[in-house]
Amino acid sequence: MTWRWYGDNNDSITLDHIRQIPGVEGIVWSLHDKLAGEIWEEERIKSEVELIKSKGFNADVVESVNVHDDIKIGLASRDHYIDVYIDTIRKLAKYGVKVICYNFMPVFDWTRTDLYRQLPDGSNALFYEKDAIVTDPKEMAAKILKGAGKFTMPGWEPERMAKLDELFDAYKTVDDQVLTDNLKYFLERIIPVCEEVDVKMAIHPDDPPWPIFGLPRIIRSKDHIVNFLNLVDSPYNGLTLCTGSLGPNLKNDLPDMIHSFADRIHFAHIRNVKVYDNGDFSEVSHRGKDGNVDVYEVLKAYHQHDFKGYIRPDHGRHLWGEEKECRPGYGLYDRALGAMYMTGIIDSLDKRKAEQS
Ligand SMILES: [Mn+2]
Repeated sequence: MTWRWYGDNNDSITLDHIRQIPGVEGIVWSLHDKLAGEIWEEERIKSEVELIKSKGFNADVVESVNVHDDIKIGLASRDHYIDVYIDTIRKLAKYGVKVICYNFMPVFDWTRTDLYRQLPDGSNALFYEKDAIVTDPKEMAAKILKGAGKFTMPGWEPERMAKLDELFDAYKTVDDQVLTDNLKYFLERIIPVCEEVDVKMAIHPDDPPWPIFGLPRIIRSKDHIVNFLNLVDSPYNGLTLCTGSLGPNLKNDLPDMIHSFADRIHFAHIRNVKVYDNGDFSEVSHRGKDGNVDVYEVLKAYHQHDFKGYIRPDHGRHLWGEEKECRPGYGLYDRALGAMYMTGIIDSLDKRKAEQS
């Protein structure tokens, strides 16, 4: 079990808080001030890893090393940015990093229409209202950045959002096929390095799992994932399987995906979502009964494959007033409850297996 942490002075939660959550052994980290394409200095990597280890955690997983838009668009400058990416992979390997999470979504990372939608129990959570997806993406960016307050928002960097018109223009000729070709080009260059230095790449699916603003989205269903894994058929070309990102499309059979892709999943993001009849969805507690993701069945599927990768509670609701100071989706309480709920299920599965053998 791991926990995503945004670093000193960039997170309302401290490593000392996280130490008190039973079962959490690793910190999922990044250099969050780095824009895609910037060099990661070895000194910075070293001090972050040392800080995490000084509190008794492993620092095996980095989320994310972001991919520069020029690589996704396929511009001539992509080779330079791929060189920088490879440099970062090599440096992270030197400090023991085992898995790098990234995504290949054009322009935006995850998208929501509401960061603090109130739920019936008085808590609040990230929400996606289909009809509220405005036609002007600038409006969306402004809303997200406002909701983020003082924190950095991965994928929503103000520097990039300031150039949205240019970005959308650059993506005009990029359809699903072009984006897939550009992903293949990227993978063909980085995966041999990953094999050499033993770092597994784990692509994060698109969130939500459908196209928005007319932009292509290529990692959002079982068929997409099969296609992706075949682009470069190596165990180092793998997945972050995020139940919260794939879950809003109820056609995505999550346990079936785990059974199909078990040996290529290096990082499991577990989050529950409640999908409404009109297609809106809300993030909810990890408890299976609270939403459409059967977290027990998901964990059982991993357990059947003796999953040795990393797991983390993905987003959580904001509880007990913490939304005043926490990052959207990344409060302490609901993720801690989620981690504990999952640890409980895993312990039960372990015990049952021991009893049966
Ligand atoms: Mn996720």
